[in-house]
Amino acid sequence: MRRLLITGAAGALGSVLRESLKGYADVLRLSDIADMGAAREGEEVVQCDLGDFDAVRGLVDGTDGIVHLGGVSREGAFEAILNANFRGTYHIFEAARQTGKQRVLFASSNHAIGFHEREDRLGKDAPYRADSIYGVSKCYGEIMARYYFDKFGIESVSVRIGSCFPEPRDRRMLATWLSYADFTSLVKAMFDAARTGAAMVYGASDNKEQWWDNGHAAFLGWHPQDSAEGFRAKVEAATPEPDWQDPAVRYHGGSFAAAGHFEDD
Ligand code: NAI
Ligand code: 15L
Repeated sequence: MRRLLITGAAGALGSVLRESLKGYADVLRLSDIADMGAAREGEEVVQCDLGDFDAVRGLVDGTDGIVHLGGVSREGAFEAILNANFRGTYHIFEAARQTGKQRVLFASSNHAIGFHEREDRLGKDAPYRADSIYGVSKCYGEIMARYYFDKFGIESVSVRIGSCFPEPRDRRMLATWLSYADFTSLVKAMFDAARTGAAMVYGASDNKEQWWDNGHAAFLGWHPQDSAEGFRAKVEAATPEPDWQDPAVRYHGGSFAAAGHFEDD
């Protein structure tokens, strides 16, 4: 890998990969609309808006792979999601098509399937059940990834990330947690794979509670090493007993499924 682009590089996961992928590619090209600080050795820093196609075309040019993390990362105003997630994700795939055959990691989210009930274990064919406009934007990104492979051969992996944080913060995350180390190994596995097609992978660590089945993605050879179980006692001591009628407990998407429409008063 000569030059790997990471969008959303000023954000939480972008900052993690900026460290953990150091040396994985000769050059990490880091991009965000926000300030990322100065480029360090082996880095290029490009500040731009994903909603600006000309800027994204220039950003993607000369790269061999794209980790597309940039965008609105939770429920928010439609206009912001429209620009960053809908427009921005189209711009990434279209720029990849125009400039070559880069493989794209699309940071999808569990909120694309957030309205499934937690007793239902989901595999690759689970129907979309977005729990938010944000979740709808992730369904759209996955469909865009599939379209660009079927028509133009642009390979991708859409990772339905669960909850990628230093440690699980609540009882739901005992099932949805993805450690930073497992996320990093997944990124490497998808770029190291001989071929990905337009795959979808659930991004969760090897947790005892399993809501998602990655059997279909065994070809990637990704084996998460961490588990939320070691945090269970701490999490349970710090959080109330679950109310099984509460939508935030019943559904995979948790509080996103329970929330009303973002733009209502
Ligand atoms: P974050 O909010 O910390 O980072 C997102 C970055 O995107 C920010 O630095 C922001 O400035 C940038 N951005 C927003 N609009 C932009 C625009 N118009 N142009 C250029 N850059 C823009 O989010 P985080 O946690 O790092 O997540 C990264 C990705 O992974 C996001 O796409 C998110 O939806 C997805 N994801 C993250 C999960 C997690 O647990 N952290 C779970 C599921 C999905
Ligand atoms: C997401 O998609 C968000 O980006 C992240 O901040 C968390 O809320 C995560 O999902 C989650 O479901 O825990």
